[in-house]
Order: sequence, then C-alpha cells, then structure tokens
Amino acid sequence: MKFSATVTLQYDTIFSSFSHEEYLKGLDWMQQSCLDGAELCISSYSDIDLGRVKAELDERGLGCSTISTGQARGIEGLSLIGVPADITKRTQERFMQHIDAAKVLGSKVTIGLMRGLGSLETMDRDLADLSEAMKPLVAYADQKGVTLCLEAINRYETALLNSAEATMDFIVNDLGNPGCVGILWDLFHANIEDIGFKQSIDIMGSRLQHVHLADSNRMFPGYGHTDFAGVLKAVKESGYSQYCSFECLNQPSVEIILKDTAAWVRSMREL
Ligand code: LER
Ligand code: MN
Repeated sequence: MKFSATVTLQYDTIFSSFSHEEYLKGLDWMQQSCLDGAELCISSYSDIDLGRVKAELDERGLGCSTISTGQARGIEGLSLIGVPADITKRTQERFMQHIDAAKVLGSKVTIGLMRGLGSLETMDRDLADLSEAMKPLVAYADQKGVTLCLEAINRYETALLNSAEATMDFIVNDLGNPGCVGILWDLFHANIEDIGFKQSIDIMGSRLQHVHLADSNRMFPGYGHTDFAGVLKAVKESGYSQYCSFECLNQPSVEIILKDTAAWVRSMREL
C-alpha cells in the first residue's frame, strides 16, 4: 500500500496544508513525511508545465497518485451532466487532457463532482446521461492505459453514486464493466453512506483503485471515530496495493497534520 497527500497547483483547496504558491514546500514535506506520492489538484492546463511537474516529483522520489479534477466545476462550471451540450463537450475535452496528463505523470484520473449533481427525482435519466457522457472518456482512457476513478460522494454533495455499492452497480450495469474504470473510496463519504467498511471492500474487490483518508468528521485520522487500523488492514488483506491519500480538512490543526503524518503513515505500513 502506498500513501500520498493532496497538493494543489493553481487554486487553493481546503484539503491541503499548503497554498498553491507553497506547492514545492508541500512536495518537500511529503518527501520528509515518508509519503510515496502527491495527489495533484489540477483545474486546467493553460499554465501547467507538465514536464516540470514530473521533474519536481521525480527529484523528490515522489509519484503522482491521481489527478484531482473537481475544482473546474466551481471555477468554470464544468460538468458531465445537467448542463447544455456544449458544456458537456468542454468537460469531456478537459477529462481527455487529464487523461493525457495522467499518462505523463503515471497517475490515475479522478471523476468526482465534475460528473454532475443530479437529483433523486431524475436519477434514472441522470445515470443514463452520465453513462453516455463517460463513453468517450472510457474509450480514450482504455486506449491510453489510464485508470478513471469514479468517487463515491455523500448525498449532501451530489445525488449520484453516493456509496461504494451504488458506484459498483453503475460501473458494472450502466458502463458495461470496463477494465479502466475503478472506484475512489473516500472513507469520510463511506462512513456516511456505506453499510459497513468491510462489506464495501468485499463488494468493490479489484475495482477499488484509490482511497481518500479522512476521519468520520473529515479531520486528520485519529480525531474522529473511524477505526483506520481495522479498515486499512482489511483493505490490505483484500490485495489492495495502490494509494491511500490524505484528503482531510486542516483539523485539528495544520501544525498537528504536518508533525504527525510521518508517524501515522509508518504505523499503517506496519499493519
Ligand atoms: C473530493 O475528493 C471529495 O471528496 C468531495 O467531497 C469534494 O467536495
Ligand atoms: Mn474525496
């Protein structure tokens, strides 16, 4: 199992202890904190020198776990569904750019809130639209050998794909079970939506492709009530060897997160 943390290239995020101006400081901290890689928030590619980003990661012995893509929803209004056709097209084109970037960085691509929010009333139509909008992305990712990680996100943020079980059902029955699509399992969302952590691990099997680490209250692990040792042990025993990536709020404090990450990661590696 590998470990990474969120860092952002263009716009600040509540999920990183570093601002986008402090990006390199963030990478230095990851290297010193026994992490294997960085999860990169990239909104668009207008001002990104990917070759340089790759070199900055390589210099520190860090990989890129996945590209976090959701910022462009708030900043540019991009969404795969529930928007006019030209916006869906622009969103698909952005995901193609993410797939190209993932190829360079050796990472995966997250599909989180940029899928769209949907509603309970229009769920069947929404899922059919999402499946249709994802078709070209799935074909392109497959051709490039890049994994798309569909994130299960809780009901207060989107009506679509809230639990691991619902996301698995969508991948198998709506998308037709393509090999290049997996699940991003965020333990904060899972604590709200899933029947049980162990049950979800069994349901997802090898479709589990990325894990977000945050406690039940979205604080740094250990400050809520999630049993991380139990969950990550079960994840490891399921054969998972991909990344677990910190995506928690800067709580209880930035100082505690910066100081305690290395020891926490070491303890989880020993499970
Ligand atoms: C993104 O990974 C996530 O978990 C969402 O809750 C962001 O709003
Ligand atoms: Mn997440």
